[in-house]
Amino acid sequence: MNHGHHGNGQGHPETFDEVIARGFPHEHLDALRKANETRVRGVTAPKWTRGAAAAAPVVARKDASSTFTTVEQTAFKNAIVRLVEEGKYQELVGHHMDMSHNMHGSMGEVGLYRFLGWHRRYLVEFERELQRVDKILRPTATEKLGVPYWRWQDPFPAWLSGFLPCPDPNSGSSPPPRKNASPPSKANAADIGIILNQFAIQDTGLSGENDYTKFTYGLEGWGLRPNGTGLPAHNHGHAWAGGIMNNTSVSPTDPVFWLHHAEVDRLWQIWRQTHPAPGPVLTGSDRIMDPWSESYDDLLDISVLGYSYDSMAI
Ligand SMILES: [Cu+2]
Repeated sequence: MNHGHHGNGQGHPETFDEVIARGFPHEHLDALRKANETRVRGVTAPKWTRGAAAAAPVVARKDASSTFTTVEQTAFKNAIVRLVEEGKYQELVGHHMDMSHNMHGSMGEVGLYRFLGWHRRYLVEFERELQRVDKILRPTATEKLGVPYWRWQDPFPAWLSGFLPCPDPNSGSSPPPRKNASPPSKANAADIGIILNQFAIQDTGLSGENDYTKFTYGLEGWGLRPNGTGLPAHNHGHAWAGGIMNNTSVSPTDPVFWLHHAEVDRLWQIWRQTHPAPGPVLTGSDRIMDPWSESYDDLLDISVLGYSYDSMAI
């Protein structure tokens, strides 16, 4: 696997601490674009059938720190242990290790625009596997499990403390312990307000800039507060959690990855309620969220994807 070089002379940042220190790769966009053009995208999976998805009940994703019950917490952990035993969990981590999917702003402009759609589809893939094994482990459960979300202004979900059942794919041994501490700061309530309501202050410097660009730039973690200091968001949550969550490639090895990205997805959904258009400037295969065959546009109606959020409050 080529983790290597985007032709920017530095290679792709290995940790989110480096991602934050470098900032958005404005000076390397041409080199990154060329590097991405030479990548060969694999065969995409078939689309799921909308009919079947629409007929299934929608799962309300719950708040990891309040509405996700202790019974669900246990079921979630047991399901992940089972996925690890099956090797399915490692397969899911593998999608994130494959940088040809071009799904982060650190990979350039297209990566910035694919970030939200790609990770939404990724979460759906995980949620389906979670539900599949939960049905085996709890055949009489009446409610399906959804991925809980971790509001960044809340403390780390205590029920996940020490829970790291998947080995580090690079070493084969247990992942390093989490840090769960600043620096960098993780987003506080005021920062969430800036991400959602003051996105227009983000100056991306990109030629195709629109409201979507500014919003995702802030939410991924490239933005600034009104006072000019860095705006903590997605990138900072990875670095704050630390351990394997700080790794730009294998971070989904830590189960909190899914809770962290459910909050990214929920904040996007909250923003979309008042900003349904425009979307990202993506054309051709860049608009397809490979290795899946859904396009960005296929992913906007979350009820079709089988979930909702139990709260759309900040
Ligand atoms: Cu992430």
